[in-house]
Amino acid sequence: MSETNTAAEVAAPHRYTAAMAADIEARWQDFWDAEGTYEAPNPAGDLAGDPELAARPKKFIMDMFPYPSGAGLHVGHPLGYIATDVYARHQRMTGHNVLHTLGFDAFGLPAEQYAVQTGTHPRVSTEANMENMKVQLRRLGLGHDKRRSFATIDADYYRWTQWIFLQIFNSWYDTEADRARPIAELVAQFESGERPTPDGREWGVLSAAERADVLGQYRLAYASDAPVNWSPGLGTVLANEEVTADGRSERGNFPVFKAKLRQWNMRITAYADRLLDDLDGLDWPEAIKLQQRNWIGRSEGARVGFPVDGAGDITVFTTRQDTLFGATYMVLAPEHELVERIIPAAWPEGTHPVWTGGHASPAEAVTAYRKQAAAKSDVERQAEAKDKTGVFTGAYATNPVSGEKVPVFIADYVLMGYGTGAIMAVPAHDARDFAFARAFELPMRCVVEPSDGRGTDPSTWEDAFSSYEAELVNSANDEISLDGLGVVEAKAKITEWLKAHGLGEGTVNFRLRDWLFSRQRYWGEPFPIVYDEEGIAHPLPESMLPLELPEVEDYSPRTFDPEDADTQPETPLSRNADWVNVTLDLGDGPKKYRRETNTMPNWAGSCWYELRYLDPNNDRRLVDPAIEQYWMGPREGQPTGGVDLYVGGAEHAVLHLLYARFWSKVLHDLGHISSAEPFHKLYNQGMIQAFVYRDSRGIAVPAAEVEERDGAYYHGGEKVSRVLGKMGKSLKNAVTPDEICGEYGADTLRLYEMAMGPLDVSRPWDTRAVVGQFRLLQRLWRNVVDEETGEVTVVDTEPDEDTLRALHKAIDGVGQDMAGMRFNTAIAKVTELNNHLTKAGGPLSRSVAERLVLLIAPLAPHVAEELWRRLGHTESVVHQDFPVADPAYVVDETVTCVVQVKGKVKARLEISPSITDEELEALALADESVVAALGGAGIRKVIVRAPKLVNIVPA
Ligand code: ANZ
Repeated sequence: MSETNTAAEVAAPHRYTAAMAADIEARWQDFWDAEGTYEAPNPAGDLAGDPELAARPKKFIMDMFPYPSGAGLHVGHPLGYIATDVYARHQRMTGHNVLHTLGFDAFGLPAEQYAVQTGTHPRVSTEANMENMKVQLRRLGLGHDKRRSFATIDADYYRWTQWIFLQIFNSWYDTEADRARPIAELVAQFESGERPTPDGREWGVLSAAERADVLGQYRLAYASDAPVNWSPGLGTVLANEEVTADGRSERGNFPVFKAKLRQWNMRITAYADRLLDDLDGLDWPEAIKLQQRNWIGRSEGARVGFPVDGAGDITVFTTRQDTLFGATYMVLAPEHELVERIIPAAWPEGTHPVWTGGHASPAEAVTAYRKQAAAKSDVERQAEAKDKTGVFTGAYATNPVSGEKVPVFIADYVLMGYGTGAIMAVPAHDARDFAFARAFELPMRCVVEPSDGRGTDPSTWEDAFSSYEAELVNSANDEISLDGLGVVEAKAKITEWLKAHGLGEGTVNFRLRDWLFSRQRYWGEPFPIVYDEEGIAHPLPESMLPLELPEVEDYSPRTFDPEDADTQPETPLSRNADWVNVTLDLGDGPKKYRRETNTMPNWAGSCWYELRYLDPNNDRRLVDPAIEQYWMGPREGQPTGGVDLYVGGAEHAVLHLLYARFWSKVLHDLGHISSAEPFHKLYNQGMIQAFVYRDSRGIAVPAAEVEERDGAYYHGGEKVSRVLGKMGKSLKNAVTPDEICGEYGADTLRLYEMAMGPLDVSRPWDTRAVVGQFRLLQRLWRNVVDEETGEVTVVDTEPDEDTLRALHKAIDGVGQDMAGMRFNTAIAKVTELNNHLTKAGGPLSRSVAERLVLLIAPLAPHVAEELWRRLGHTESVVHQDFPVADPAYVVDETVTCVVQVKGKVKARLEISPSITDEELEALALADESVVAALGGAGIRKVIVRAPKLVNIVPA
């Protein structure tokens, strides 16, 4: 119990105290649950049919759903949940049909690692964690439609996750129609001969395995042997998005290596252009849009072929084809397939010793260098500052415009996964090539004349000259000259020339890679895929879904020495022979199959959960189309449809938010949903930070035990340092919502979190300041209820003019602030009104008290519900209309402005005190008496002193 209300309790038994808050809150939470107060009706589809409801504007308001972590919630977690709840409540009170609920994202590495640490089955620990979080969340009074909540680990949810996987597996991207289509339509094209097979043979003569291979090149979900990110320490492969800038696993911070493994992928790259273009219509923070644009990374350039004797062409991707005459060597990614084909048996006569790296033969050099490169991450390989390493392959290619023989190297600064995995090196104009050329004593040729006066001899330069604002030089052969052209014109001209000569063509390249979709984990969705005895993958029929995770003894991932790149992943599901080897009838009689033993990544479940909220119990289809159309469909201002408000942390910029957009587009293309984007408006809330106190050894001490004396901090007598950091158990500074609810009540916690500052800004938690919001509620209570008798004190008289002005200004401001998610200023305005009422003294008019209660209802719903009922209402405050301001009381009071002509008063104007000089001048000059006094004379000068005086000097 708080000390703030002990003494007074005896004298004022009906004061708003922590005990009373606890009673009020528990009572209304039970009531709301029992009544289904927050249940959002589906006015469309096969669940209902209420035209009045269907005519109401809808608001689908969502939070990024939580992982049920074992640590439970601290006060930082619910910041976004409270904000969406306040917003949803305000929307509900302004005539919207509001859908607001919260589920759990319960598959994935964190849940599994926690389970492994504690030795319990992931389902057991995950469910216990969810129960705990549900209790914590319920105490906050969040107005969720609980019927619509679910966890991604529920079999009747992941059944549909698997179903969507099958949809993706069973479709291909038609680049002409620019959308996904069922794979059956592609098969029909092959069958009819409308589309030739890759090797030109008839579809009918291809074997089953050959057909599967061909289709695998088109399917939007496909298995391939490509270099993937392998993290031995985690025991699983990872998507590019899960690898940090310094080449480690985002989770666990383990080293990540490139390894060639057969894995499932999602062809997200087919959607690169649409994922870029559709960003324009979304109401998202610019910073997040920019991160997605950069991640997708569209660049326009050209592909150019450099012939190698006897080995065909090396095709490079370049964005600077204008510099082709300056390409003096080439580099292949170490893993490039052509390397084997171009290396000669021995070093050519006279090969520079720096080029060979001291190796006896090209083959030996390549093997050694590949091993070295595999241990580095893509980011490390690309780092500008690093010394450039590489080896000569012993082969030469021909520059197609200069005709020169150029040596071909392998070097790790060229990545296999980008462009073609091969570059033409233009050392004079590219910084990395410049550094490499210096290290390997390679020639440089200036082909873009430096505009900074350094001259055209690169041997005298300190760095490359790379600019688009310059002219080409040294770039001519018998057929074409780029000399004198600007970079942009030169690019266009050479691209056309290359195309005409069959040497290359203009192309667009994306940084985005296909999404690596398998994980070597137990705790994820099993793939609905089996392999026949030939190894051909078959989708399970819908009737066999869900394919449930088997109950197993040993669910732990097999992890390895984090540094050992030569290890191979092992899937936990593969240890269960009974589950893996099955006899199934897939339509052609019972046959033996082997199940896929990888599981889906933890991002799968969050790729479509917004859709399940709409129609959570549908077991016949993903979502009823009419219901989806009502809540998510495109409409004015929302060209691609989607959730009306989605609130969560900015850390998901390119993971969840990119994957979910991709799945939406596939489902849209296949006709399952009308929306082409999942989230129309995105909002990133700030973080709640907390002070971290450390002793002289740098070890965090419990923040709650720290004392402040004269601006210094002490723990157990020892001086400690204080910095602002994250809140969490490990830093011993976590404050739980339960503690604050116990001490003051959930309404106070809600108000405090919303009052701390603008929602999108990070802010430090200060437990001592929470009481300020508690006092606001106490004063509010006291303005309506007699603390001694518990009687409602309102009277049925009309409020005075002053009070009406204060009230309507507050109504106007609070309404706008809530709609704009400025909850901190909304609270300031409620506080101001409440203070005004306290100061005015005497009992409140009923009409004022009721509107005061309605104003605070979205923020402090429990106390508002209690007061609303005490004021005599039988219906919940939740569905009342939010008060509407009377504009007559909102405008400021007027002041009198004197207008003089030649120093004589000619008019008095009643105007707003906040009028601008320009507005006031216009009003004064339009006034009849002023016009008369001027008598048609021109004006020499107008002196304006808003809002009190205007002096006009005629010409
Ligand atoms: C010649 C050249 C000359 C280049 C010049 C740049 C400057 P963005 O804009 O990111 O798309 N490149 C191409 N493929 C690569 C790979 N797999 N690994 C590393 N580098 C690669 O960058 C495109 C440029 O990056 C390409 O244009 C190529 O170098 C290099 F003065 O070609 B450029």
